[in-house]
Amino acid sequence: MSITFYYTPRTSATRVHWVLEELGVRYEKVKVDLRAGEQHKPEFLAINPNGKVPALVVDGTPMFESLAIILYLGDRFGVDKGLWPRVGTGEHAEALTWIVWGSVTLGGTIFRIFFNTHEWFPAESRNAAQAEAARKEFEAELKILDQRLTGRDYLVGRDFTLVDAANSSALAWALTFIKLDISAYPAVAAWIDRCVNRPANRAVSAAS
Ligand SMILES: N[C@@H](CCC(=O)N[C@@H](CS)C(=O)NCC(=O)O)C(=O)O
Repeated sequence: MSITFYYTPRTSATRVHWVLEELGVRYEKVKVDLRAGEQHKPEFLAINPNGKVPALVVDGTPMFESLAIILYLGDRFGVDKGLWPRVGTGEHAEALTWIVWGSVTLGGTIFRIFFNTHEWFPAESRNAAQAEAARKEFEAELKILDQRLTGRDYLVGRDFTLVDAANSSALAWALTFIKLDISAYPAVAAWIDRCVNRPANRAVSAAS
């Protein structure tokens, strides 16, 4: 089996990198220099026509979208390692629920705040009303996450799973890049801390 992982540090690829390390699978890494525009080269576009990282090639089959890649890796390698629930179980249903919510709902809100506030984007494209609306949604979603994590260490089952890696990675990125305040949500703050300090994630950060 061969796995090639295309990534750029501190991007959406980071959570896939973390998951690969947690799973302990063998893979080859290829760094894509986004600033140099390597994502637009024909050979990369043949793998991901969107010209974005991450991408993964498994035995010649290209994949893109970090969530799809994590779900694939979980099904294929995570069950035996106790990092992903077996399909058909209640925990699998919960894992899908929370990982998709984290990427689509919570992740979507985080990106709306980012696009409408961050100096990387031209002032004329940033909309204060949109940012304010997204911040309100973010508060409501943090409350949901905090309730879920109150009295439990991880999002699904008793132990850490790839759901925790995927979701805490996105939130930790948001806290760094958009300076969001989550002090009113102690269960969320403790969970992020618990997750990002795992050796696999520390190894990814150290290598970046
Ligand atoms: N929804 C995609 C997002 C991928 C994405 O936006 N990647 C960014 C880095 S975070 C990228 O490669 N941008 C390069 C570009 O747009 O030129 C995923 O989760 O994989």
